[in-house]
Amino acid sequence: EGVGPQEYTLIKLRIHNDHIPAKLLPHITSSINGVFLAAATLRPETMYGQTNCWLHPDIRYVAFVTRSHDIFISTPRAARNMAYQEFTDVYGHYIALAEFLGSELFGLPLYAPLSYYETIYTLPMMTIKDDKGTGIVTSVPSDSPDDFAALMDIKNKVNLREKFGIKEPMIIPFDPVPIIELQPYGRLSAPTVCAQLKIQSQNDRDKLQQAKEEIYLKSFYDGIIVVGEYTNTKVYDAKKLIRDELINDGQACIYYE
Ligand code: A2H
Repeated sequence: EGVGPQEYTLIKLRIHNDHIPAKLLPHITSSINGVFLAAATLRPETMYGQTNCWLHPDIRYVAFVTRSHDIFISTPRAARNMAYQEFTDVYGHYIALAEFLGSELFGLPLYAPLSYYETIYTLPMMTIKDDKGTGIVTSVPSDSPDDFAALMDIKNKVNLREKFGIKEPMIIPFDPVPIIELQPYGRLSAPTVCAQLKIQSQNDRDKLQQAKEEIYLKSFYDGIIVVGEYTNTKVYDAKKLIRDELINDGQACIYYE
């Protein structure tokens, strides 16, 4: 990583009210706006293409109240960092309302800001790190090789789905959405580069690294948004505008680490 802090956008993925985990129900008072998975991304301009949310089955997550009366779910490490960034009432402190393993949170229906899909679901990804971001990743398989490879794994491997209790309706309808034009790859740059490099699964670490190197910076400088309010705008120009709009609408926050 470079010098200085990394800036992430935290996307607020709200769990449908009728699927709030039982452990949290005693904490749902009339002043609470909702329960959100806080997903850390470097690519807020890709949120049109969200198809699901990734959690690691064996990572521990906590739920805590923010000073804007949301309940956030993240790793304890990220919760602590957020407390030092004035996300909570008392500087440097958060109170864990409940703890979860990722495996307890699969198959939850979520509202994802800007997504083409009205509802998306929490699914397992084995390559999530517990010491980066919030341990929660929103999935954009059109533009992220990691997300595309993990989505293909869960779509193609019945035993993986059965192990984690993932039902077909949570994955079958969710194809990558064309959101950014990137020549010479076209409008689905991650699936295209994954096919070119013959990436078989999320465990093909070296090839996935190569895929990311091929398209990540290139998308920032040469990509053109092809959906939504910023259609025909360069990623380079739209990124900050889309991020600021999400923040002003209360659907995202800035987080550093
Ligand atoms: B990105 P950096 Cl479309 N473990 O968001 C593994 N991956 C994580 C993570 C964790 N704990 N926390 C965040 N990430 C992912 C969008 C995206 C991302 C696109 C394309 C590339 C891309 C949609 N997923 O990242 O190592 C998140 O995925 C390529 C680098 O901290 C986040 O942005 O620089 C990115 O990795 C943060 O990676």
